[in-house]
Amino acid sequence: MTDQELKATYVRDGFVIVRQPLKAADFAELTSNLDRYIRDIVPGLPPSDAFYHVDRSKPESLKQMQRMEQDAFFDKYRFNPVWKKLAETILGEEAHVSGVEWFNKPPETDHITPAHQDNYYFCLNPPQVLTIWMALDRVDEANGCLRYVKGSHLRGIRPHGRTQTLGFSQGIVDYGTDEDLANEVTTSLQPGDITIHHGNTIHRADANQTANRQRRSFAMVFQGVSCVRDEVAFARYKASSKAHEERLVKT
Ligand SMILES: O=C(O)CCC(=O)C(=O)O
Repeated sequence: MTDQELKATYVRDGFVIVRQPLKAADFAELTSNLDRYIRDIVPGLPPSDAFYHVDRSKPESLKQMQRMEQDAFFDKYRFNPVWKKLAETILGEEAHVSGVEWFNKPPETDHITPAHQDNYYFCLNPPQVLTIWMALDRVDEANGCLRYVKGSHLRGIRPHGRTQTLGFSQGIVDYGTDEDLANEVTTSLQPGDITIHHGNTIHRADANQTANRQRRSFAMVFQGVSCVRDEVAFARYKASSKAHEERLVKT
């Protein structure tokens, strides 16, 4: 895909898939550092930085990590030229990383990702913000792939309300209109493929229905230098998200 096609697809649909942007050795370096982080760093993290479906006594139930830039490798990874170029090509301006994250849906866990728009959480204007989400496993409908509502980034931010899902405190309250369902598309990725979505694009995922397949991903959020945060709205969101975590976090 040329840079022009990449950007045109993103502008039209609100997301774009890129197959295998990294060299094999670079993907292997990333995954081995993720393994190291989970093995050596996660046991010492506060509950707010590593969420479990069950709790810490069941490390296999780890389902989400945030603020991974606290580790030297991931701090440096924010400047990875392949990721940065993809983000800046699409955004058309200099961009920096505002979030380094990991998501899983361990097998047979009743853990959906509620329909949401990331920029409801980020409160950035103009919405020059995107997420690059890299599959670490084969990801398809059976293990809870991302589903996007094509073109929804062009229709503004929908009303969100509290959810019961740790890690996704807010979901779209009226999700599931005819227009939503008619435009919802699934994604099918191989390990190392990425999907890039606009901060206003509605997305969600079902639970992992398989008995033995992980659905791991590594993601970085890039925001363009032109973004300005609505600090009042963001403070409101942070307070609500903190209360949500305190209620639901399992240690
Ligand atoms: O991995 C998931 O299920 C959700 C990821 C997500 O919502 C995001 O990266 O914006």
